[in-house]
Amino acid sequence: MSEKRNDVIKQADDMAKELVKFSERINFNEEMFLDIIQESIAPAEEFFSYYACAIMEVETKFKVLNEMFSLKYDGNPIENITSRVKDYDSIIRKVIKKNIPRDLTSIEENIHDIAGVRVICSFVEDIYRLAKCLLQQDDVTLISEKDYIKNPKPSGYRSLHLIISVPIFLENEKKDVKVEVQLRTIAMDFWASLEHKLKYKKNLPEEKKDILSQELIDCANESALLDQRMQKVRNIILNGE
Ligand code: 0O2
Repeated sequence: MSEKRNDVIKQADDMAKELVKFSERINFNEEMFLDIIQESIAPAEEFFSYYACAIMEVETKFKVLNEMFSLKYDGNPIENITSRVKDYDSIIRKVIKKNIPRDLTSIEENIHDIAGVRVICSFVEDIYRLAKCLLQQDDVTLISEKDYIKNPKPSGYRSLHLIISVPIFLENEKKDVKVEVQLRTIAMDFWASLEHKLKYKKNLPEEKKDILSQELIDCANESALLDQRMQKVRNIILNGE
């Protein structure tokens, strides 16, 4: 493996030397080089900025809903909102895994979670209420929905996933951009971050990983029951239900 790696490094090194010789021969200066780099980076920068803008739009929608809900119901339904644009490495890994053509148009069409917004609520009912209100908005298009609260993953993972498309308004055009929205309770989020640590933990014997995975399935079931009990208590406090 390391022999092959050294081989590749040597080839890259040789190619770089050839390139330097070639650029000297054609009198290729630093400014020309910077221009070429800039030209190839610009489309990627633009591509990522669309997703950053779409995240702002979706976050604002949730912030507005949070404010409106707090007037109507008792307290704010949203505990926290986090978001991220998927990093380049993770996009490339997904491109390879799903065998997607390596151009920005195909990536845009086939990878739906480049922009991700995670909304954390205290109560399960608020998740569905927020999702319904978001999807009612006439500039939001639902592309797909996965309800891992009603149908948890075998790992125990629970969350409501929505892939939506929202318009962003640019200088001279409107562009529809996809965003993955994950809605979950505090308990589901706590569980998911612990399970994520286990998933990416290296140097842990397989049998220990299996025991911990089973333990996490039990934790997920118990924490789902806790979510249900807390919801019942809240309903009684609010409505006497
Ligand atoms: P990251 O870093 O969170 O973005 P996809 O691969 O997305 O095209 P898939 O597999 O059907 O299609 O996606 P899914 O299952 O609807 O959702 C993927 C995302 O949900 C993951 O993103 C996680 O954020 C979360 N997720 C799904 N299953 C699990 C799980 O079992 N445990 C935990 N902790 N999180 C989960 P990424 O891309 O994996 O990473």
